[in-house]
Amino acid sequence: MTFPSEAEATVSLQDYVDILQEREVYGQALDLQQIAARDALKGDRRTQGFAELDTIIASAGDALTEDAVADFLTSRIADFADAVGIPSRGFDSDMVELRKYWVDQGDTFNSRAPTYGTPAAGGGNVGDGVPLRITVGPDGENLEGIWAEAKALKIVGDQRVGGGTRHSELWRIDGAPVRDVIAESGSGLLIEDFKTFNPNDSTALLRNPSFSQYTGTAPTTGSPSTPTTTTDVTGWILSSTAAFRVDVDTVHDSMEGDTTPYSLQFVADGSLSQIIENNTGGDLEEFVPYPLEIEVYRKDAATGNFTITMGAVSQVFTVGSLTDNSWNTVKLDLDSDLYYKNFQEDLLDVVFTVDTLATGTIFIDSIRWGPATRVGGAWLRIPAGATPFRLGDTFGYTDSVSATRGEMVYWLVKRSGISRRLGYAYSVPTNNAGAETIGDHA
Ligand SMILES: [Ca+2]
Repeated sequence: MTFPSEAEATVSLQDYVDILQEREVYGQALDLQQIAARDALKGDRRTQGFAELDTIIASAGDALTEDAVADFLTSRIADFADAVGIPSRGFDSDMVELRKYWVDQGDTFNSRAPTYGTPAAGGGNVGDGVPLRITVGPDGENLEGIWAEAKALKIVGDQRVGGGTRHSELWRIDGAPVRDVIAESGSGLLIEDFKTFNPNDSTALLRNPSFSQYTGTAPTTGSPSTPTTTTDVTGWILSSTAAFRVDVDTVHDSMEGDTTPYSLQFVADGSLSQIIENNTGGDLEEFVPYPLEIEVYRKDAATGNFTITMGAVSQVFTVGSLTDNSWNTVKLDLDSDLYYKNFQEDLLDVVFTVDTLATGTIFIDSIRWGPATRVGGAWLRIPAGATPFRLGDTFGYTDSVSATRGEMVYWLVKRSGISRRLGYAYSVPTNNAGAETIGDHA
């Protein structure tokens, strides 16, 4: 077997991508592009390459599906994989392995220069949860597989209608409609099973994420309970009993299944932790981000530090910067640290720590930790707030890209439909300053 070099494979791939580009713009690949692409084919996959070219040219004017794009590029990606020592196993598999190679090599593609929209609440929203998006991958790369379009989110099921439940409302997400499939129009995305993420959803990984379960003396109004052992707050290990109170007066929300909602109060420095290994299940997905949020009530001008630790990752928050006598959503930054490869550790644990607490106290409640949900080429969570969402609540956001888009990324990452087939938001490292190492077709 003979294979082209990495440089030859790159040129051939660029030629193929340019044919897709011409096909999208003109409805066919121009003859000169075809000739150049045929001429650039090297090695033992030339027969497959000629067949791919014949197929794409014969189909000019037909719908160009995502799978057809991936099929067309299969032999070019296979040659690239072979050139860098990756046994070719098909387009998706090769792209997964090549992504690692490109990351390791420091290779980059020309970015589509995406601008990611922030979900904006409809004017009449009742629910007060604040959606979050994760738009970077495990290596900090932009998630480039997005559609440059507006997304509309609306409640179709709340606690009384449409199959939702309280704090687990059902959302419908619409992308822009498909007007054509030769040229880019809209994604046609329709998601009908997206749910509000609430603390009960954290129980796939964490025990007792809203402190509802407590084996000490039940607290009552005006009488918080001091734990008698460091394991009285079910699932958690407290650093001491004296630093904590279990409380019913200052709670963030009432979850399904709560008889009486509790929160946990720090009256002195301390920490609480649990090791995921000790819980049931708890398997994580490698390429899915796990945003971690918690509600923190800063009481009576408390000062000090509040630290969230998720495995190997931790982040310190200044208590004095939180709104006083109010619940504040505190969360780990929405970056690559939310992927397992960056927070993994032996006996993975989650820890919340307060130090140098002075003046007041701190209550915590409503931990939300679990996988975000893929919406198109990026990730979304709509968390439950203190006030549940209701029928009629909406959000909207619009993503955009540079008009002079990165061709290679557009076809390889977005139009190939690879994220849909893999089930996670796939992307490759990109450069947004024109200094990419793997350029677009000249
Ligand atoms: Ca609670």
